[in-house]
Amino acid sequence: MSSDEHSGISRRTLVKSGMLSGLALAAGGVSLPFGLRPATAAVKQGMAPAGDKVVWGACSVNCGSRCALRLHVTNDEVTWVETDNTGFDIYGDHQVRACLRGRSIRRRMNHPDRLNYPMKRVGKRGEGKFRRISWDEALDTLTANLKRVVKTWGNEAVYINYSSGIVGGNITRSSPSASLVTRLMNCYGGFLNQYGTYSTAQISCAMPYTYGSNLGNSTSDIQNSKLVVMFGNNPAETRMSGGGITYFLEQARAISNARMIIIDPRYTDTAAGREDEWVPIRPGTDAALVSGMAWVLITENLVDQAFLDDYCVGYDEKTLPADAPANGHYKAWILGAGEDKTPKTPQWASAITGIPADKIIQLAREIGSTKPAYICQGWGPQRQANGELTSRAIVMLPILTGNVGINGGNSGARESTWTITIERMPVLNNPVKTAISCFTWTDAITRGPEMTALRDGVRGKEKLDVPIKFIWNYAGNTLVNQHAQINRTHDILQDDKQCEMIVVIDNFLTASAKYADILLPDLMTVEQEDIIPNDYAGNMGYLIFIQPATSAKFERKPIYWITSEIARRLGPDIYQKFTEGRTQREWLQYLYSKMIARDPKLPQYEALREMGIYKRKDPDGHFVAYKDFRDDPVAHPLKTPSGKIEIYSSRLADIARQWEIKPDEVISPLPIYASTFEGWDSSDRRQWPLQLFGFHYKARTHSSYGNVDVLQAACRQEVWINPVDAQQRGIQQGDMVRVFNERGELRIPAKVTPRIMPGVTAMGQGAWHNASMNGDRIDHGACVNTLTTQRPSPLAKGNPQHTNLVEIEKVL
Ligand SMILES: Nc1nc2c(c(=O)[nH]1)N[C@H]1C(S)=C(S)[C@@H](COP(=O)(O)OP(=O)(O)OC[C@H]3O[C@@H](n4cnc5c(=O)[nH]c(N)nc54)[C@H](O)[C@@H]3O)O[C@H]1N2
Ligand SMILES: Nc1nc2c(c(=O)[nH]1)N[C@H]1C(S)=C(S)[C@@H](COP(=O)(O)OP(=O)(O)OC[C@H]3O[C@@H](n4cnc5c(=O)[nH]c(N)nc54)[C@H](O)[C@@H]3O)O[C@H]1N2
Ligand code: SF4
Ligand SMILES: [Mo]
Repeated sequence: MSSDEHSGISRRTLVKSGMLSGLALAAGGVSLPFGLRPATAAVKQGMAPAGDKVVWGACSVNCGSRCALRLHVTNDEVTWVETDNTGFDIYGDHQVRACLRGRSIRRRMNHPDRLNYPMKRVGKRGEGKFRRISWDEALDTLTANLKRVVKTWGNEAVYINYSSGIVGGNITRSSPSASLVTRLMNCYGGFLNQYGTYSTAQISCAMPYTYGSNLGNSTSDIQNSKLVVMFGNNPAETRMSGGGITYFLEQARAISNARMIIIDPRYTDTAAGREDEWVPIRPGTDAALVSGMAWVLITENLVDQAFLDDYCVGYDEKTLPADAPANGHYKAWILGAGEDKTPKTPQWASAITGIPADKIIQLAREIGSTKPAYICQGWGPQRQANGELTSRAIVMLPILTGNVGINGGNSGARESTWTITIERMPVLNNPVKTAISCFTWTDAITRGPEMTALRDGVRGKEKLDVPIKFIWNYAGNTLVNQHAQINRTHDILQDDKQCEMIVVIDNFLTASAKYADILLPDLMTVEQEDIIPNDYAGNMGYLIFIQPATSAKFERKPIYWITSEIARRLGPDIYQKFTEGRTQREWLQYLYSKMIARDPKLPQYEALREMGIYKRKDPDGHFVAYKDFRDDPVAHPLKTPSGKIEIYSSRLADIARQWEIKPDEVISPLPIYASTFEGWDSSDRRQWPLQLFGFHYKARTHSSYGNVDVLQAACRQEVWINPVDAQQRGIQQGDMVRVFNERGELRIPAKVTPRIMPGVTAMGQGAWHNASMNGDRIDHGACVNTLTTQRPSPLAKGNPQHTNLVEIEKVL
């Protein structure tokens, strides 16, 4: 999960001189082979078998962290796995400790189901029937089909599906905007682009209308805060590593003693006794809560009027743009003088959110009178169908209270992190300029040429000219498991007259891999040499130099070899353009030399290899989002059209006028609350009474690690249901239940718990779909995407995968 995966989110990459972490040196990190440190040598003596060597690696899945691994290898097999042993238990000089998943990587590497040979589909798509073939046959078939599709349909018919299985390295990296597959396709005429991500589609689209970008203060700055308010943010589960955020949320709060309020339909692991208050909220209604609080702040004179006058557009009449309607400002909307003539009182908000009115009043007073306050949101709220409005609404709290651009405050977005210099494999330019939202690719298969800019968010052109005919799926499971509405995806993909060729490059026969025509077995990141930077780690950046833990087993090949061999088959000029005559190792050395040229304080290549991990603290200390703007708004305007915080966005007003959206969809210039399809107040609730979403779960990183037995046992796949809802349905803890709606049905044990509010249910997302697709289609793997919809959000055309209505029954 780096910024390449989550385009538009906060990340600063500063190239500044810095120091080697004194502590890494103190721990003796520079000269011993395989990163052995004195302290561990003792541990090693006691526990590791003779002949054992220790190899530095990293866990490179898309979980928001990035952890160092020290893999113990005997006879070319990984036998056990430890984590970082450099640094101390002090934030900023801390150990980057792996979570339960990274520590179990051996069980993924040595998994009996790992793909070992290239294969070709023999049954129908999705049946999972394959025959082993040679690499030559696999690559020849693939290349012939790629040539044929490009010749017949043009490059716009080739699509690289969203995939985040490998994040961050110089070379091993799966993002469709940045992978070796991307480079290959750019050498061969290009491909249909995509914008947005499954992670942040709605917030990264919406936030720039308000702030011009999507930045947040670093979490370490909480040490200057008096209050922490988190909307749908669960770092204890979604940034689990010792390098990450929870760790220092704790340490920073220990310094500042800030109160912490968690606003979430679930009592999360981030709460888990750390919180001062948990406020359960109905999914998709945060904007109503904010509006109710805004009513209190305004009527009790708790807003920072000077900040609103000087830094913002559209709070009240004074700063309302000339092209806006009379009373089109935020204050009018809140007080009931706007178009809908409804005052957004705490009572109004209470009926929507399920939060008592006096609690809303108390929260508003606390937020309005405690400064500085670190108000932030995770990405759960923006994965609801009205997430574009919600994400902009949440940031109104810090805006109204003037908490933006100051130490201990925040913009209302998620935190930023600091990163050391990294130089990635250049992907060259895509000659095709057309792009679709990454969530709408299934529609681009079925009705590509009908998709337009104003209706479907096609960018770069008025409409698509051709449907998708060829799909690359490298280190991704969004072809099936992670995309919404699996039963629909199945019907589309099974028909090989529509999309004619699907290439999957993975380590396992995942739900997506079952739909491959050609299935290629990749090496894992820990099996090849690469350099990888931190992900969300606050204000300490680091680099990990990964060494191959073992030799390549069976016929698994590294992605650089695979893509080079395809380039060779596409022609000598393409091969030369793709490889530039370099081997994988030569590329790494070349890219690292560019890193050193930009950042001369980095250790030399060989020194880094021996160290394994190199850490450096952000020389600027805490990052404060929009600090320059706050200090001097004239010299440092925001990237919005007015240069100010646009509470009212004229650009959104234009879009709302021009775009063709459905009657139940809302695009608004103001960050208002609007209800949505399949929301709490939808008439569909008569049939499907329970709201359901799939949270990001510690058992897996999406679907990655989902096949590791010890993780399955430690963190069970269950549906959370409140005792009130369970009792009405005769469901008891552990009962097998069916969760269903008109899109599908899955089976899963019930977790009956007051940790989720009544009327709402949830399960970990990313479980492996497991259904007989030509039979009853009941998903015994309990993948939440059996139940989600492919209908996109109105503005971002992003994934509303957290907005679902279902019914739950006990299986008798
Ligand atoms: N309902 C619902 N759906 C969601 C979400 C949700 O909240 N709810 N979240 C969405 C989000 S935010 C995201 S980012 C996506 C994530 O969806 P994906 O990007 O598909 O992520 P993973 O499920 O981890 O799949 C990664 C794939 O990469 C493979 N892989 C891992 N390492 C390697 C390697 O070294 N080489 C190769 N070749 N393959 C490798 C894994 O085996 C796995 O098949 O899911 C989205 N889907
Ligand atoms: N262990 C683990 N860590 C991960 C991942 C993983 O799969 N597993 N995935 C990684 C990736 S790629 C991403 S994008 C991030 C995702 O990070 P997020 O999107 O922040 O994670 P979610 O669990 O979807 O949502 C965060 C919280 O929002 C709550 N929530 C849901 N809907 C609403 C709502 O309408 N209002 C409010 N207030 N709260 C709501 C959920 O209960 C949850 O606790 O996580 C990353 N980290
Ligand atoms: S899954 Fe994430 S937190 Fe866990 S070890 Fe891997 S990178 Fe670290
Ligand atoms: Mo994500």
